[in-house]
Amino acid sequence: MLNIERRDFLRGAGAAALTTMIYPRVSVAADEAGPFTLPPLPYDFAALEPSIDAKTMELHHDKHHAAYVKNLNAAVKDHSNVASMKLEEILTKLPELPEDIRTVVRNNAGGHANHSMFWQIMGKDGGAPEGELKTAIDSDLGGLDKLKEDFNTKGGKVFGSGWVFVTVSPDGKLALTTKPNQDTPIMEGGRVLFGNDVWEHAYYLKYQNRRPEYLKAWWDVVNWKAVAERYAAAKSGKLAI
Ligand code: MN3
Repeated sequence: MLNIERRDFLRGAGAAALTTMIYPRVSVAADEAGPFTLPPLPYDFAALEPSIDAKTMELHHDKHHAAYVKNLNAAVKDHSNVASMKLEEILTKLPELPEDIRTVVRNNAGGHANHSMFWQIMGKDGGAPEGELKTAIDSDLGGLDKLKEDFNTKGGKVFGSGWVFVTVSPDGKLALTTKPNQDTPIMEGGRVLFGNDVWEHAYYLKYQNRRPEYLKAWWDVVNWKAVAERYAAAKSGKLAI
């Protein structure tokens, strides 16, 4: 009896209140839920100041990322075979998806994956690359200073909207690449170690047209501990998105 009552409580109005308590920044209505969900931001909106301002973080997470999740859910709503797939599987099997939803899924599944990675690899007091990660950056990308320079140059050259990424192979080799729109190296079977969003919505409130300034300031909020965890996960075949 108690179990049923508790279950009913969780299914009813209490569920929304409980969700709000745990994830105060997420405001996805119940009828928009699933199968994909907006991950909560793992820090406050203001945590990445001054590199990224709080208002940008709020809009970026609560509006932009939420919209990708909502649109993805809407696109797969009547396609149970796609709705039951994991995000990384959808991204690697785009050519096999029904043609009428392929483009909308590409854009929104890509946006969901890219932003889920993005929040995770940023944070306050992110430290510096150490150990195997540092060794890989030194040997594959010419060291941290050279990586920053080349990454920023590539990010500055993305025409329109897109991303600049460091990819990681199963044996831990690193490479730099860029993608337009919400595309991701995952679509080609690759894996993303970390990346930066160079869509205007990521920086325009604070930096306006000065994307190079944003790219430079962004390195101060890279969470190298999180990047190192992703590096280890990639080498053990466990890095998904
Ligand atoms: Mn974005």
